[in-house]
Amino acid sequence: MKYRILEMLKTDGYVSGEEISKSMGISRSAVWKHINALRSLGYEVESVPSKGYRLLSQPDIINPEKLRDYVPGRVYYYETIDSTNAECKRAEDVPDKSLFVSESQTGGRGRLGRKWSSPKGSAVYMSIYLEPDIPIYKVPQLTLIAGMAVCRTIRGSRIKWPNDVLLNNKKVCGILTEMTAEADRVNRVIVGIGINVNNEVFNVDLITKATSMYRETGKKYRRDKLICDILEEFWRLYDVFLKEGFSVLKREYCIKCATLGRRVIIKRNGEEFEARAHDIGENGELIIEHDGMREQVTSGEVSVRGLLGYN
Ligand code: BT5
Repeated sequence: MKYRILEMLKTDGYVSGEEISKSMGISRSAVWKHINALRSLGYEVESVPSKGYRLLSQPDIINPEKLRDYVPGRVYYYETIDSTNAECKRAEDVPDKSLFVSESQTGGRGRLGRKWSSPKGSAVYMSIYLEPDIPIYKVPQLTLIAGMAVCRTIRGSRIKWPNDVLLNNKKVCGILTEMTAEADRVNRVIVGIGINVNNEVFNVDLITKATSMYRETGKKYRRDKLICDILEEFWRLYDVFLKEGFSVLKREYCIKCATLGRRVIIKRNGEEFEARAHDIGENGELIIEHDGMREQVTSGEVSVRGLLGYN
């Protein structure tokens, strides 16, 4: 309700308490309570007797109301949570194509038990919940699809196979796809996406490899708009992926992929070797060349490092 009132306040000038109460079908005192709730979220709302309420300034917070039109399932919004992926996994009766989004995470996760730095208010932490009817081997391709959706949205960004999006060679976004399955069919997939948007600073461990959209462009971005844009691209790609498979998207992926043509270090079963990233396979695998041989590697079995000076 408070967000619907907020939408009314966004029109120019004053909106009277009576107007709000009539159009929402609630009492004047309920209006006042919702206005105060907005104030406690950081919205500056002026109230002038006989004129009404006027919105003076908005904090940079995600307005879940804005996301609803872009989410076929349900929007789950948190001011803080341990991890949107973890919460999505715990939640029950979640409709297909739902979205979990939080202003901050206390236990943001990367792959292989790594951490995802998740400060409040400047970044995007979101998890898309899916129930695709696909075999298990196709699940990693959803990471690639998500990377493409982000890359289409953030101008000038490129993908580091399999799950990073880079801006000027630094990591601006990471993707963590998790799933549950039975036999060889997939039940639930959670595509977690973390994007550094308006972050001004990073701690010393990250500063050489991480960046934000703000640090690279000098501009601040509305995070809810960014989420909507990414979702729009994601659903488009997801639809094609379900109907026609990854192979029809491969060409675009290769164009956006910063890994191809580079020397990479493959770590596998405790061994490391250097190779050249040659191509992306029909199923999204990385095709590498080493010692005169070509082979495919999947994201699960290797980690690619040495590329672009980090990780
Ligand atoms: C990833 O893992 O890149 C996946 C990150 C996924 C985060 C999202 S946020 C919403 C959802 N909920 C979660 O709990 N997770 C997902 P990986 O490839 O393992 O990279 C992790 C590494 O990236 C760390 O070891 C750091 O070196 C680096 N890193 C950590 N925080 C970062 C940040 N905010 N920006 C850039 N790099 C970061």
